Amino acid sequence: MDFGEFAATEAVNPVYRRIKELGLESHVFDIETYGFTVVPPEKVASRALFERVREAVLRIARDRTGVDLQLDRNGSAGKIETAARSKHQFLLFCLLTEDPIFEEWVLNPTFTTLADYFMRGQYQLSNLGSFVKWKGGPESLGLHADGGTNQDGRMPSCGDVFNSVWALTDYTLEHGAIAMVPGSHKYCRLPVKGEGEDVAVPVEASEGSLILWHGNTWHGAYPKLTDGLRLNLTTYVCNKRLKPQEDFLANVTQEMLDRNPVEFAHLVGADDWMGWTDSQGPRYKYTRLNAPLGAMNKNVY
Ligand SMILES: O=C(O)CCC(=O)C(=O)O
Ligand SMILES: [Fe+2]
Repeated sequence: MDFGEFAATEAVNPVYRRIKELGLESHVFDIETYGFTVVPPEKVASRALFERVREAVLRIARDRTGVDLQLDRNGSAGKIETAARSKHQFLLFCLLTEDPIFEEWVLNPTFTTLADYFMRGQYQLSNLGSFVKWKGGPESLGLHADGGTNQDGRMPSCGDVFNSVWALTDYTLEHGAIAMVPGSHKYCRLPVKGEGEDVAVPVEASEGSLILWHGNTWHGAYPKLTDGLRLNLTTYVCNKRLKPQEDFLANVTQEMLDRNPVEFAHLVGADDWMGWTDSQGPRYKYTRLNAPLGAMNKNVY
C-alpha cells in the first residue's frame, strides 16, 4: 500500500511524506496522545543557526533593556517598554523584522511540517517572540491554554492555534521549565483556577530542543530556582481565519517577501485580500502576489 500517495488524500499526502522524511512520526504521536512533544536539537537545526538566533535574541534584549544581559547572570528588565514584564521576566515581541536570521528560522522544516500537520495547512504566524526569565517567580504555575475559547466557552478539538518554544538554554525543573498537563488537549476547555497543578510535569529539554504543543494543552511554567537566564524563541501560529497577535503586515517589507519563498508570504498573511481600503476592493496586499485571488489558497486536510 502506498501511504502518502492516495488519490483521495491529495492535500495531506505531501505533509505526511515530509513527516516521514524528517523522522517526525513519534512527535506527531506524542502531540496526538499527550498534547506536546520535545524534538531533540539534531532534528531541529544546525548548531550554527542555533547560536546565531540566540545571539540575535540576546542582542535585541540588550538593546531594548539597556542592560548587558548575559546567559550566566540574572537579568533585569531595565528600560524596556513591553506590555509583559515582572520582577523575574520580560517578553520580547515583534522579532521577525529585527534580524534576517528570523526569516530563516520561521521557514524551518521541522517547525513548519509539524505546524502544517496540526493546523491542517491553514495557518499563519501569530507571534514570534521570546521569554527572558531569571531567578524567582510566582507560586502558581499559571496553567492556561493558548487557544482561548470561542463564544460558548469551548475549544475545537482540532486546535485553533499551535505553539512552540525553541529552548535557547537548558530547560529543567530547577531552571524554570515550561509545565504541561499531559492529555489536557482533549478536554477542549480552559482549566479553572489551580486545576491540573497536581498532575503537571516539567518539560525537561536540552538547549536547541524544540518543544511544541497543541493549542488546547494546559501549560504554564515553574519558578526559576537557579542563577542565569532561561531564554527561548516562541513561534506561535494560528488558523488563517483568526486575527494574529502581531500585525505582521505592518512591518514586513516587500523586500523581505522578495528574498524569501512564497511560503513566507503565507506565514505572514500576505496572501490575505480582506480589509479593502479603496474602490478596487479585493486584492493581495503585496504586488509580488499577482496570482488570481484564491489561487494562493492551500487545501484543508
Ligand atoms: O515557558 C513559559 O514560560 C510559558 C510559555 C507560554 O505560556 C507560551 O509561550 O504560551
Ligand atoms: Fe501559553
